[in-house]
Amino acid sequence: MSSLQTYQTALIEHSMAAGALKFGSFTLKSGRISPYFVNAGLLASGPVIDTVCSAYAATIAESLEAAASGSPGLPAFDILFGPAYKGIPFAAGTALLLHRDHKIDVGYAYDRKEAKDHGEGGVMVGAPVKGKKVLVLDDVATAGTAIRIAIENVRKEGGEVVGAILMLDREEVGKEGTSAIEEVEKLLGGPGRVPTILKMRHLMTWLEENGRHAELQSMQAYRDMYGVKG
Ligand code: OMP
Repeated sequence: MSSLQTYQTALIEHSMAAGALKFGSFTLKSGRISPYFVNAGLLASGPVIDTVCSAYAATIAESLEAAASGSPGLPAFDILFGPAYKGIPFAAGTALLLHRDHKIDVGYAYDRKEAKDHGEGGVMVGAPVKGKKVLVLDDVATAGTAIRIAIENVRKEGGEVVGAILMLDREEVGKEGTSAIEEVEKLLGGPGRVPTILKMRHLMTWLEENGRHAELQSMQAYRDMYGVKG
């Protein structure tokens, strides 16, 4: 039996089928040459967004439950915020599934890349975040730069960011030379504040369980170079 959760395996396999998870050689934003890449923009069909948002919703629900029983996890929140552009459909879909499958009712919001200077104006769309507890939803974190920008944007609008949820934590070192995700968790109140559906180690488990040894070796070599130690 796999040591992965059913929703983790479903997300990995649907991402590969959609071409959103690839193994090969890719240059990242940071300049690092990576043996894998996730392009969340390709997770774009009814069945795939069902898998993705179900996995986000299950991870959020598990984390809220953990916190309620005294373990590290997410505190209750009012609004799910998905930054433009890739976060927008995922935030909407996840809010829907939190309601339908987990009886957790929250609003959702997103931003524009360029401020609108007429009509209602501004950069925010959806449920107002001002004075609300907000969970930021994003796709991939490498050094943690993108997620920090999203957090900052919600704070600028008067929202209180209580946590963040990610599809993939690549488990690489961040700005301060330690785990990128732990650094963001510190910023948001401590351990458990940034749950993730998948970590790099889960992709490696999947490769191992599926006999893909050459890809696994490249992943290990990359992890030795840029991964969080310990
Ligand atoms: P950080 O901002 O360094 O955390 O990198 C995350 C961002 O890098 C994502 O928002 C993407 O723009 C991009 N990215 C991916 O989408 N998938 C990957 O597998 C790796 C990256 C990346 O460039 O590091």
